[in-house]
Amino acid sequence: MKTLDIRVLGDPILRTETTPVAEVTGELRQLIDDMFTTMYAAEGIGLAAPQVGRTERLAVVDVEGAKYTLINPVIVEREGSARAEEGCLSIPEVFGEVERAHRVTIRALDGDGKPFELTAADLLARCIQHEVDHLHGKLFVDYLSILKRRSALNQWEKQKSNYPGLIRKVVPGEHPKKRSAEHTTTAAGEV
Ligand code: K2U
Ligand code: ZN
Repeated sequence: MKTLDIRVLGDPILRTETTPVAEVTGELRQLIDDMFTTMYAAEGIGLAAPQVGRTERLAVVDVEGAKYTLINPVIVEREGSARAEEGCLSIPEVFGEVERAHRVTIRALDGDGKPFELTAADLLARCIQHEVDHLHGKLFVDYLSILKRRSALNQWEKQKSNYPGLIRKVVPGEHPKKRSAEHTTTAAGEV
């Protein structure tokens, strides 16, 4: 069990389409275990492979004890809609309101490579949608309005230098600093 470094916004891997998993090997099982360890250490409720520098189509979630390994997940049904604030372990201290389906049904393989279907609602549904987006190079900031996205990216630009090599070292129990009060508007690059 080890914590992996988390890639942060600006690393091109976060904008990369992942590759479907063909076989659950011993090495993949170790990656899954390390992803859960990293997610818990970062106090997250989800984590996708690109966030730890890997291109497998794989994510893990644990929402209030509902713990799933999602290999090659596909959302097959979406119902309703709900708006809520989101953050991302790869975009520390940046938050924004995102509208997503209230309930989703997904088909995926579990950690043993066994197919399963899951219907989830509320925070688990949101988390699953957030992670599935990661597997297709999409980030929550992509859903923000132009102005809110610019503000969010400006916020990120101000603290990007805290992550040399666009790497966030995960220290168990580390608490991210409070959101900074001011928002200044300067040009922010596309990421
Ligand atoms: O993929 C990630 O970056 C982990 C995300 C997952 C997530 C984002 C928004 C809404 C639900 C899940 C989070 O940063 S994990 C942090 C967190 C913790 C508790 C509640 C919401 C988000
Ligand atoms: Zn995220």
